[in-house]
Amino acid sequence: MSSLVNSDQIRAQFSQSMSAMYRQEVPQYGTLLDLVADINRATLEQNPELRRQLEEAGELERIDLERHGAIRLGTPEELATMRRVFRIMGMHPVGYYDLSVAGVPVHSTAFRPIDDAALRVNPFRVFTSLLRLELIADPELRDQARQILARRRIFTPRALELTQLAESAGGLDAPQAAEFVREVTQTFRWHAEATVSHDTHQQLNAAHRLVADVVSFKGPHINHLTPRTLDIDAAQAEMPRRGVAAKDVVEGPPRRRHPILLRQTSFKALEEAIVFAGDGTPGAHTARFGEIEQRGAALTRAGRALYDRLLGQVRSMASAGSTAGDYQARLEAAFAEFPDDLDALHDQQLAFFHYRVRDAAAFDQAAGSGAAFDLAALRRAGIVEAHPIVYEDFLPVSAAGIFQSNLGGAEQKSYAANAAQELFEAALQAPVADEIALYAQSQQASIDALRQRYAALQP
Ligand code: OOG
Ligand code: NI
Repeated sequence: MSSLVNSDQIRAQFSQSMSAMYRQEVPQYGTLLDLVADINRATLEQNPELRRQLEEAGELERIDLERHGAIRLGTPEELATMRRVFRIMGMHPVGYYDLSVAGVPVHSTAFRPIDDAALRVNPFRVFTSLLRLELIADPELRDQARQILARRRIFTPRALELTQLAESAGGLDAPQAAEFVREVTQTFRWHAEATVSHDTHQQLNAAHRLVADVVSFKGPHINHLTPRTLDIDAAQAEMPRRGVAAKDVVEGPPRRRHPILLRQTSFKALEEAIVFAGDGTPGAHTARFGEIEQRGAALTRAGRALYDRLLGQVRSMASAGSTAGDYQARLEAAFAEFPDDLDALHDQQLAFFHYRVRDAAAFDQAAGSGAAFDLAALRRAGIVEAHPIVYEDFLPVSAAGIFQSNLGGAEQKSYAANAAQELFEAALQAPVADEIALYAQSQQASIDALRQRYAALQP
């Protein structure tokens, strides 16, 4: 029997395959990757300490790799099958995001690796949205969209076969894994031929641009990929210099000494030539773009509540004539209240941490002395160090900002807040994991490991 490939390796191959395809499909994405690589190189040159930390964490070679992509699905069946496909690559649904609040008729999850070891191998995740047809007001158009979606098959027959095979055999061998990645990549390919007529596309567009994007095509084209930058503000400033149309503001928290959560920016979606079904009328469609991200500490529920409150404050301070420059100033003013000091973040339990022994000899000595395990005391003595856990998820307000800036139109309909996690999970045929619980577990596991190591050294 040939041996099975680790799911983390399949995910790494998949993210590479997606990157190669997207670079070919969207040349401007290649420009963005070059820009990010230049900024990252310059940042590392100016900051040897950061370089050392990344080197120690084994991250230096992977800096410029894509961290996430996004797709939009049309039906519950597509979502349920996508879950099975991603599972084979070690990606599981984490978090529920209601985007209806932001005027986008979808709800979403992120398929991502969960345990720390898998994240270290390759953190690639896919932000996956499901269209909510029930939010289309016109019943006739809603029905029509439903019928169009019911007819399409987004996976190749071979991708489905290999998925089943992986499920029954508990994995794939190397040739099968390579074929699986090739076949699954097909699902996310761009199709310049719409499956609908010009008329229908216009009607769908009028209902919501996102509805047209999901319903008019043969499959869920990847709509962006996102590499990691070490300095998002520098990258944002560099985009226009290289002829890339950046969105107005960086989403998320302001620049800080100790980054929290996630900061993102993107270049605006390109207008691409398409042809309509039937008579082959030429047309245009705007959906695909490039994005960059910079990640910081995962926040506890208390930290997240503070973040949400401050962000709400920033938004309510906006006035009609506000500019991007004002936004930065408001953001910084509001977030002055969010401690930017590791001890404060730790002691006020605003962020999650991993604990590591910094001084092994002193640790051994403390344990050997017979004193009880006291994490706070070990930290105070500098024997144990706390490192923030990286936030691996998304932010609904930021996601909404990314969606909005890439729908190609100014005016967007809004919907009443309408979270429907149960409906989403019914479509997914599985629950989504609670991301905050995952960080809490990861923190606890690092404490437990220290405690065990300590106990083993006790007299
Ligand atoms: C997804 C937008 C959300 C992010 O990084 O927050 C997202 C989409 O436009 O389909 O990718
Ligand atoms: Ni994104």
